[in-house]
Amino acid sequence: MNKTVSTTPYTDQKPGTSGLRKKVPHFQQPNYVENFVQAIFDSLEGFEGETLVVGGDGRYYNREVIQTVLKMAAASGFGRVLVGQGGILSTPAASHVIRKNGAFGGIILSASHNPGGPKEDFGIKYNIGNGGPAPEKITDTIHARTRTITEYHIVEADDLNLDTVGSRQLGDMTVEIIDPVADYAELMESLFDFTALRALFAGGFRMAFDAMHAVTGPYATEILENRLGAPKGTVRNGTPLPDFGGHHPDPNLVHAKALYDEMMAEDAPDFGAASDGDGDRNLIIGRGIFITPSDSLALLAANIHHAPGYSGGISGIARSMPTSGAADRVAAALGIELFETPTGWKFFGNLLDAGRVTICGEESAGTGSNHVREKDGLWAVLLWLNILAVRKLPAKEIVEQHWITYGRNYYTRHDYEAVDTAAANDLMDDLRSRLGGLPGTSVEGLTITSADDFAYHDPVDGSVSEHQGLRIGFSDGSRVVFRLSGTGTSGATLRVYLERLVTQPSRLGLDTQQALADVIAAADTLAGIRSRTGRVAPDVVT
Ligand code: G16
Repeated sequence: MNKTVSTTPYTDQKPGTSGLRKKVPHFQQPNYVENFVQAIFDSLEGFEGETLVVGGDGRYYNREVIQTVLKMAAASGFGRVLVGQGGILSTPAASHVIRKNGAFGGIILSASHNPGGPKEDFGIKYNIGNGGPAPEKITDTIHARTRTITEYHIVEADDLNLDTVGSRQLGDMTVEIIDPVADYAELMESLFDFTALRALFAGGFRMAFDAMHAVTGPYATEILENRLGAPKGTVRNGTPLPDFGGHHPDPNLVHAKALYDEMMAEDAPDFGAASDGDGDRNLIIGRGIFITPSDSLALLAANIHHAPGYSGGISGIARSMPTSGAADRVAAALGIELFETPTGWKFFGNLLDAGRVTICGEESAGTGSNHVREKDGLWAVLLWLNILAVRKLPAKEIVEQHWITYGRNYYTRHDYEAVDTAAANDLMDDLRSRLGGLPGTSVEGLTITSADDFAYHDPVDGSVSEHQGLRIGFSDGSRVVFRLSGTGTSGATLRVYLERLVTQPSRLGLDTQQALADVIAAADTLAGIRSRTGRVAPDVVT
């Protein structure tokens, strides 16, 4: 039976870079979830009788929220909901299920790489019919709606069994519990040369994949071990846990340090990789070499034609603004367009839909293509494997050859986490106010040639997104970008992105932090990071 419940608005339901992310106890406040879900439905038109896809990364509170979403979807008039078995769907798999089934949209429950558990993070995100995150126009409407909401609609019914595949009825709506892996694995098989990959593993190729007790475990086990014949144990931490085993499911050099150390050892496997909480990020480490996400994007773009799904080449490349310029020179060499977008996968959707780009990437460990409308961790890993199988060279050699051809963009990101929000805003406001006077001045021996507050003009729909990061360029081509994260859940996270292009062959093997030492010093002097945040060093260096 449908029920309408009165409610009052919360004032803090503004979606960030990727949906609404808060601590679990915050979501557990009365009607907090219901208000946001109703605000999503109230912001959409024409979904009567249509299909919705629902799934999450299996973190704490996933199952409870799925039950609420199902009952509210039934009360709001959806005709059918597809749910991953056990409430599980990786973010890229959800994107694929939306596209494959012509769904109206999807609700993805995830806080990505953030920790999970009763006191940790949770998130709700709406994806549109192209399979991608809702664009700003829609997230702004949802936010506006959260501020005026007075009631929500829900079906009164028992919780549904999410654990067995099959069809159930909830009011007038059908709920189909689907295998979360099957469709995605089939899609991967259509893009990559599984015969060559099977031969690679049969030939003794050794790989370590860290699923970080997060959603990619079942996907990686099915694809790498079952379908490609990689030895059992290739996938580590492969069972998704609601608290990710107490770790941050963030595939970077801090939280995947054990994998990194293993890959730097004498007897390292040939290839190491990891993915995050919801399966959209990737970490790539060759034996003896960490490959930065920015370099990985450039290398994948330059070699993607080796994979059957991309043998015809690519139409263009897009990268987020703070991502290094490594991909730009690949685009120039290929004679294709390069787009610089704000941080956030949602900004790639229009370019992909319009066929302007085939591959996209971000410095935040995201890479993907037009096969879905999300970044896709396992896809990036399989593309790397396909390239290794065809080129028959170690990853390290492929990277070093790439640097010789295109130059090397030394790149690092320094994160200052849980900074006092007012101090972080003051730092940004102060620097922003001084941008106009910076060109022509020098700092730490570097001459500033450009300084601006990045604004993006979407070439497809003409929309404008302002204040997307402060960028300062130096005369030797190096650069620093300052941004506040849109995904943190406590205080502010200041991200400082630092980059320098080096082309001299003798200077391609330097230590990254040393190669960037003067740019790092310039960043601190320009923004007063130490004095304003009280921090003497970043919390995370990637
Ligand atoms: C999300 C977005 C990405 C973005 C990243 C970092 O990733 O989907 O596009 O690059 O956050 O954003 P920020 O710098 O604002 O924290 P994920 O993997 O968390 O969904």
